[in-house]
Amino acid sequence: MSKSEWYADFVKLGYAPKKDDIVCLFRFEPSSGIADSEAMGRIASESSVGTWTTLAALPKMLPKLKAYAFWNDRNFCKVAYPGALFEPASITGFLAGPAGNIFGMKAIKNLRLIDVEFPRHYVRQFRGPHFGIDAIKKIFKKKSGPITAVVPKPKLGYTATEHAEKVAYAVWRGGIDCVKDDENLTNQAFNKFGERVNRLSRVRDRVEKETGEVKEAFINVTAPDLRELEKRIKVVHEHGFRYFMLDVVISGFAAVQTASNIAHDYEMAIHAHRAMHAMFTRNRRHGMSMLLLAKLMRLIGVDQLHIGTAIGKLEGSRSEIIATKDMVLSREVGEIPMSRLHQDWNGIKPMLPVASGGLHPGLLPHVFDIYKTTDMVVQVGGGTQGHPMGIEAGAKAVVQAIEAYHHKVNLYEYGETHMELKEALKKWGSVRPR
Ligand code: CAP
Ligand code: MG
Repeated sequence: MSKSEWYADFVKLGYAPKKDDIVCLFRFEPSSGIADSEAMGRIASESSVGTWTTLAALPKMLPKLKAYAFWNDRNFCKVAYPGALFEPASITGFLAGPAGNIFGMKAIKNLRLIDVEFPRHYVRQFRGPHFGIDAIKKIFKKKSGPITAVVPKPKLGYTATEHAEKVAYAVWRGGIDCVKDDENLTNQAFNKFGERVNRLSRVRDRVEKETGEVKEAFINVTAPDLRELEKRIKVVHEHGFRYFMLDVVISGFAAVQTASNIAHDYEMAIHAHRAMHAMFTRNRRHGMSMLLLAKLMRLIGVDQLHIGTAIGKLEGSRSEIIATKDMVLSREVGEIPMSRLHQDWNGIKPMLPVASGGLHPGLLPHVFDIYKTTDMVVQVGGGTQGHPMGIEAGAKAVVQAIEAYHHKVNLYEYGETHMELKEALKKWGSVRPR
């Protein structure tokens, strides 16, 4: 390390984090010619108060704000950040440091922010989900999960009228709890947001009257700016829906905090779609883990978040999905040094995991076995509307597969007395789409 560099001041192996420190677990790969300690110094320095060179003058406050790399095991290190470094109750204010410039440093070839342990005083600054796991009972009046959802497919193309009266009506009549907008359906000319909300509310009222069941929709309020976002949430609320959906990564953390505050005001639940996450979660050597993204979303306060299926069409390892599921549901698990840190949630409600992507009735028992619970949301889009007997039959087949699981009956056996399930199994069996 050259005399003019300052990084070594930010490595203090054996330092014991203070009560209010935030601890980040990183996996790092130094570029050639850079020693591990030099890499760790850069990570801690550039994500807290440092820069590349020594400085002529330093503020008095500085010693209280320096982060220290204090633990290292091969390519893994932990960095402790003083709580005072960050603006209170602001995930954007937090991420600008540990998820900021350090990911672009030449001296570090790959860097992954795996997990963060937030101390009590920090967690207390957030409200978390308004409903979370309680949505099953409080909104759907169900003793246990899953909450079922179907996305009209093809993703786009239906008019607001067709979306509501053709697809949503059949899906709800078939026994599904929610009709979910696709992640790229917002306010297109052929399916205007306001008209979709209006028509869905009318069809919902009709089906609730016909069936006596609670019917909900995850209507996508993702908007070009926060003022429009607020307006769209208000429209959904005024039409009597208890949920709205937000593309949380695309919208950004400030939008999620805004939406969560509004959801608490309106006593609504947020269905969080994670489209765009794979740009930075998928490569295990760089970016941020899905587990950490889910932790941030629970802290801010979304009620349910897509976290993967392990057997559907989208990537996500079984181990990471199980770890994320355990974390969002607060299935207390000990820290596993290389893959996750402990987290005391201090009363923040558990968040519901969402399994979606390439699912069909033949796969649902496997999903519940992987999740080891049915307290979750399952979304089956193509796997409902691709049913040979039509949309309503596809919805019934999903419901029947869940019934079979609850009764601990083999799907094929249950299919013998439930034609819609039998036809779904004939078409898809237990195929795992890629
Ligand atoms: C699933 C889906 C969801 C994905 C998102 C889609 O449709 O609507 O957006 O599940 O991925 O557009 O692919 P299908 P993830 O049910 O027809 O596959 O849940 O992994 O975030
Ligand atoms: Mg989708």
